[in-house]
Amino acid sequence: MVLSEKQEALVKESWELMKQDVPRHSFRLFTLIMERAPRAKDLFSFLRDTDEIPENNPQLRAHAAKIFKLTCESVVQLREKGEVAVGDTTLKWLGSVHLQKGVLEPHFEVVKEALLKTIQEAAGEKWSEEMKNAWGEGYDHLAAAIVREMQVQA
Ligand code: HEM
Ligand code: ISQ
Repeated sequence: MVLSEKQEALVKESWELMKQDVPRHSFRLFTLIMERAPRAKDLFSFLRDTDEIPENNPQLRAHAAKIFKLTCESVVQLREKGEVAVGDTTLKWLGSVHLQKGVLEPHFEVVKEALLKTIQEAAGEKWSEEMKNAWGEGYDHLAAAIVREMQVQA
């Protein structure tokens, strides 16, 4: 088994916590990504024409909420089935969006670090190595599935 039931519970618990303030965590996620990879900003259609990351951009928020949720779901699937089971249509869509936007493989590590740091800050005292590994594992499997799909479509 890749992930334990306890790890699944920890991830669900932290996602519930994050849901209370998705706008703040979304903004934080983007800020961290842009700090590490400033030029990645231009990949995002809703950020291209601004110098700052808009704190209250509804698109940004909806996007970030999806990335949190998809990663959380991957953890659940990994625990239940031992693999990420994102629907075929969703995966094809994710592959094509990222391919078309010019996302490259090294970007995935940047987003991973930013995502984990965002969750760490959101979880506060509840943060642990176990929780980190669970989110990280879910992300890695999901990212690998997206990258595979990008390669198939390229
Ligand atoms: C779009 C998730 C990795 C950059 C999206 C969308 C989702 C998503 C759900 C579509 C949003 C929508 O149209 O509603 C994910 C997940 C990732 C991942 C789950 C990793 C497991 C990355 C990486 C980058 C990236 C590494 C590189 C910086 C983008 C860009 C868009 C996008 C530029 C298009 C935004 C626009 O509409 O202009 N992502 N993403 N993503 N993602 Fe990702
Ligand atoms: C989409 N893809 C990757 C990272 C993201 C971060 C915030 C919002 C949307 C995203």
